[in-house]
Parts: sequence; C-alpha cells; structure tokens
Amino acid sequence: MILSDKHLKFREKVKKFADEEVALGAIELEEKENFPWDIVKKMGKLNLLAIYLPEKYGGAGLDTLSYAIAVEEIGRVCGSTGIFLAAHSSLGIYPIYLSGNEEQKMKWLPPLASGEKISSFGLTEPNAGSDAAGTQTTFKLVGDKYLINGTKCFITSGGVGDTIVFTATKDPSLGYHGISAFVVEKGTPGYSEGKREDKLGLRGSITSELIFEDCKIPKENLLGKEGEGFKVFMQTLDGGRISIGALALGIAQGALDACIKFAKSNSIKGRPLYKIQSIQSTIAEMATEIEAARLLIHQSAMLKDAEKPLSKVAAMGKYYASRIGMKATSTAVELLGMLGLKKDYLVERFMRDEKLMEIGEGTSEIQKIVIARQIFGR
Ligand code: COS
Repeated sequence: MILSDKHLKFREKVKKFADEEVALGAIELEEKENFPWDIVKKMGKLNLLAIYLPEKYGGAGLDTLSYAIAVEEIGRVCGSTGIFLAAHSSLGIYPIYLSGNEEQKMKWLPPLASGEKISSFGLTEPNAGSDAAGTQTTFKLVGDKYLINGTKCFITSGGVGDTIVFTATKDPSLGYHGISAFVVEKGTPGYSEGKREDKLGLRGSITSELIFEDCKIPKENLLGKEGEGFKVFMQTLDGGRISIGALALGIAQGALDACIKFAKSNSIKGRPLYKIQSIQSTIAEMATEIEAARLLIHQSAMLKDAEKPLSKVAAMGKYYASRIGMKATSTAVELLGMLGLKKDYLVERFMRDEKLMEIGEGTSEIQKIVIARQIFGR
C-alpha cells in the first residue's frame, strides 16, 4: 500500500518528535515508573492526542490512518508513551465522541484533546477480564444521581485519568443488555485509585485498579442510553485494536531498527555482521513480517475511515502485530547476545513491552475468537 504525500509528511513530523523528544526520556521514564507528563503536554501542543477527532472538539481533524501512523512512530521509541496515547485517544476519547451528546462532547473532549486532562477506560474487572459482558460493577439511579459500586482492574492511566469512561450494569444477570457506559470525573467522592500494578513491561505507563464505593455521579454522565453500553464499548474496542496493533508494530520496528544498526556497526573476525547470510536471513524475515503487519493495520484504519465493518481486520492486525512483534523483539535480544540484555541497547525493553501487547491488551486468544466469530458467525 502506498501512503499519500500527506501521510508520509505526517509520519516524518511524528518521527522527528519521537526521535528528538520521546526517545530521550524513555529509559528514565520506565526506571522511575513515572508518567510522561512533559511529553503529554508537548503532544497536546502538536495536536497528537486526538488526531482523528474533528477540530470542533479540539482534535486535529485527520484520519484514523494518520492516527495509526502516529502510534506506531511513538511506540517505535517508547512503548509506555505509545500505550498512553493509544488508550487516551482510542479508549478514553472515542466512546465520548461516539455516543456522547453535544453538551457532553463540548464539555469533555477539548480538554482531553489539548492534554489539559487525561482520560482512561474502565472495562476490565477482576471477575470479568476478557468477557466484556460479565461486568459486575453496578449502577442504580437514585434521584438525579447514579450510584456506582464495583472495581475495575488493569486500567491504563488509571490513577492519573481525570475523565474516566467505564461500564456498569443494572443487574449482572441481564448480561450485555444490562450494561451502560458512564463518565466519572477524578475527585468525585466514592471514586478512588486502587492498587498500582508492578508490571513486566510498559513500566512508564500507570496501570491501576479503579474503585467505586457508593460513588454518586450526575445522571448527565450517562453516555448514550441505558443498556447501550456494551455495544459502545465493543465498537470502541474495534477501533482500539487498530491502535494497539499499531503500537505492537511500532515496538517491533524499534527492535528491527536496533538489529539493523547493530549488524551495520559490528563485525566478527573483521567481517561485518550484515554481510553474514544467517544475519541477513533473520533480518529479512523480521522486516517482511513487520511490513505484513503494517499492511493489516493500515487496512483496518482505512476501513474505519471508510465507515466499513472492521472487526475482523482490526482483530487480525492486533493479533498478528503482537505475535510477530513478540517474535521480532525476542529475536533481537538473541541477535545482540549479551549486549541485548543491557538496557542501553533497548531491545530487552522492547521485548518486555511487547509481551504486554501480546497478552495484556485483550490477549491474542481473544483476537482469534473475534476473528472466528466474523468467519463463522456468533
Ligand atoms: N460492534 C458493535 N456491536 C457489537 C460488536 C461490535 N464489534 N460486537 C458485538 N456487538 C453486539 C452484538 O451485535 C450483539 O447485539 P445484538 O444482540 O443486538 O445483535 C451484542 O453486542 C452482544 O454480542 P455478542 O453476543 O457477540 O457478545 P459476547 O458477550 O459473546 O462477546 C466477545 C464476546 C469475546 C467478542 C467480547 O466479550 C469481547 O470482545 N471481549 C474482549 C474484550 C477485550 O478485548 N478486552 C481487552 C481490552 S480492554 S481495554
């Protein structure tokens, strides 16, 4: 697939920002297990936080393909910043854009697009991991407020999110029919951050529990109608898979770049590594798989832009990119040998980050379920 000049130019702009700004702090970010506040502000200024969102809501007014390109470029140098961007744009902002009324959009979207506020997305629960319909967090309308009780877990930017979109059910026995989508704002009594996770990878991204204990939110914070939350979240996940796939792709590309650099600048017995056939073969295979993943991800982004069904291809892109990404990053560590284990050669971080892409973000197995259901029906 040939990218347009507009997309190529946009890639160059994000690449420059990634190389000159994001890459520099990536090692320190994960060492300190911090949140990339400075980078987020800069991304807001460059209008990278809501790339596909119309300008009217503070977005850049570009397309999903541009967004996928940006996530790939950021992920290429820093998985933690990449996962922030993917979760913020696809999971936090999108459901408000998709199902919010005009008043809700005008209230919540512009500060999220500028980076003044951070979003997060509360779907996963301790007893309803990948079974999105198994939500146990409950809501009850009491007067003009919704009373919320329950716990969400493994939430990206959980503790730092100001505007949190989440699901709750009227009654767990209603299955997906009982689920609604809401927004809670940080500081609301009864809403708090639970345990922060100490993870293998993406350590510069905050992942935590969200706790609702008799939390009362205004009834105006319901997104769409009661009972429509499951579909809103399923559509959100379809788009989210494009960006998570793009991130897995970016991390894999980072590993490939490190291997190419290493092969060009090292030699054995006077022979440059890149002239050795087995090294060439390894790098050629890695590059081919990465290019194939990129095609799937670009295809799913273009389907979204064309408003065509994308569930199958988006799940394929995410599944394939995280699988070949895991393979590419592990191969990169092995190719660099002992040096591959050292932090400053980057590839061990890429490998740890990619493992989270493979199993942490909806698992490769779930993507295969989604793909199979598109092939055989539900
Ligand atoms: N877009 C719009 N509507 C959708 C949809 C989609 N992608 N997927 C399902 N729906 C609708 C269905 O059409 C159905 O509505 P109707 O009965 O009116 O036709 C309804 O939602 C229920 O669909 P289904 O019975 O297929 O839902 P399931 O509970 O069986 O869903 C899967 C199972 C695995 C597909 C779902 O739980 C899922 O995607 N889980 C993965 C969650 C995930 O990725 N988590 C990790 C990331 S969290 S950040």
